[in-house]
Amino acid sequence: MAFTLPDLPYAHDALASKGMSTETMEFHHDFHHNAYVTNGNAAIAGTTWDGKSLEEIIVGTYDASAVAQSGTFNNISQLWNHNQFWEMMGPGESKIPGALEAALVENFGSVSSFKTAFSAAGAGQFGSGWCWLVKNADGSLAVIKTENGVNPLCFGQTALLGCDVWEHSYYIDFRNKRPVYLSNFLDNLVNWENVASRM
Ligand code: MN3
Repeated sequence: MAFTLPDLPYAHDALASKGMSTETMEFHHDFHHNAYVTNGNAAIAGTTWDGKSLEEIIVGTYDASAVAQSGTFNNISQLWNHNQFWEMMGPGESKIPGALEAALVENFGSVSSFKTAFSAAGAGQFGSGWCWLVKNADGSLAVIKTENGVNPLCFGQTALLGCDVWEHSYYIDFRNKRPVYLSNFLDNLVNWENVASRM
């Protein structure tokens, strides 16, 4: 039972006016995300992971003690990460719902302080990876950064918001300016209703 590439939840050009171009979407979704689907399916074919959910494979193949994760983990985790990433953005105007805003204030002091922490995590991730707003098992919120395909599921956390800081995510639109990509992501691209729905 092979995994498939989900369609984007909006048109390829839907975010272009907000800083994520059609060209980025074509490369990022149609080529990069699709490659994780193809390579992930090839990695699990004929193994005990065939037929398991993405989440089960991610948790089951993550090795906290390894210097480098396996190809199975890397591709399946990146498949899941991108499935979430597209849903976490949107073309419309989006305001932070009240319950989420209250949680951000409670955990970070202010929405502005949360954005500063999130951007710093993304800018501070050396090399490829992600930055995340997560919910811990005790209900508290935190900002983390992860390398390559590692995601919050590996640590028993819920991913509320994730931003891809691999160069393929921003180099077409922002070249080397990762911090500008991050601030634009937070200020213009995030679908806050989707983030709140994950709480
Ligand atoms: Mn990516």
